[in-house]
Amino acid sequence: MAQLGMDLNRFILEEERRHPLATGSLTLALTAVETATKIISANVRMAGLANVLGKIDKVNIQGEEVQKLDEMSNNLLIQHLSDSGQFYGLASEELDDAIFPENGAGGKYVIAFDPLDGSSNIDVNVNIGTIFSIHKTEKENEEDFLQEGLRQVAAGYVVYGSSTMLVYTTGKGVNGFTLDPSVGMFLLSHPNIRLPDKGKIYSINEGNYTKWDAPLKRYIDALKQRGTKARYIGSMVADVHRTLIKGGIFAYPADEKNKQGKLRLLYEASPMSFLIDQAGGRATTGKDDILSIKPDSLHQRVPVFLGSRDDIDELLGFL
Ligand code: FBP
Repeated sequence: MAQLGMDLNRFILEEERRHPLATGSLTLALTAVETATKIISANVRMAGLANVLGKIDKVNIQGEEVQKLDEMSNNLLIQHLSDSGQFYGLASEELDDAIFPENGAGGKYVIAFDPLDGSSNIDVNVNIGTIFSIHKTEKENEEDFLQEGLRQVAAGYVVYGSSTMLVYTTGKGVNGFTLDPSVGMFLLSHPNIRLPDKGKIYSINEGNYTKWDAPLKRYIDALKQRGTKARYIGSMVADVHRTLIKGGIFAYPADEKNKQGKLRLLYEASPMSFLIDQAGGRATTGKDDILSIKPDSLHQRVPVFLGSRDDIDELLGFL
């Protein structure tokens, strides 16, 4: 068992040593994510002073107005991930299509990422984050991104909150590292994260209640009847981080307006589902396990229900 306080780079190297066939490529890939997110963290912390709040005159493929910090985080990730030479292709919430960096030709992996999740919370100083999902390269074209979540080789997020934390999995459990800004290192603070089988919290945007179907309304009414605590931050990274640590259920369902829900499969639902599954929880669209879905497009949306195993089982009983 890794000791508390172990730095992330040593932890990743020790993981690599446990794989006799490892080439060090995944280590370099994860280190590129670490470097980019440390720089993003420093900028987020200075946001109010460094003229990086507010929008730029641009609307992304999601139809969202792009925030300055979205754009800056996206550029930083593209730069550091490309420079690593480990990624054949990159896909981002902020890019219409995937890009294939010149020096990525020999790259073993493709990565899909949400450079800054929770954009609506940037200007009000509420937790935001970066989410990433890594798959092996096979066909060496855009199809490499359209693989089921259960084929991920690594996934994780970095939450920029009261502290900056990086939480990730390579399919061997989930570990959390807190950034110590005084030394600029991520140190192991949450080893082997496990969700409780049953939680006391539900997290959903109840402003959409009238647009939900009847079974979901009945489920949420039942939770309220028994006084279940409601918590909703409106940044998926922050709501999922709380769910990983404390248990309960987080949901962004389909509704009359968002027929497929709002959250994107490749760089939101799939990586978060891999983490939840690895920590003993469950993730579903209400019909299918999210990790078994084969994506049909880069920015595909899916309904999301994830969290403690017993809570998801109860929800499915209502749906
Ligand atoms: P982006 O900010 O990356 O576009 O993500 C979408 C998101 O902000 C999620 O983080 C969050 O869970 C959800 O949208 C909040 O949506 P709403 O404001 O409709 O509740």
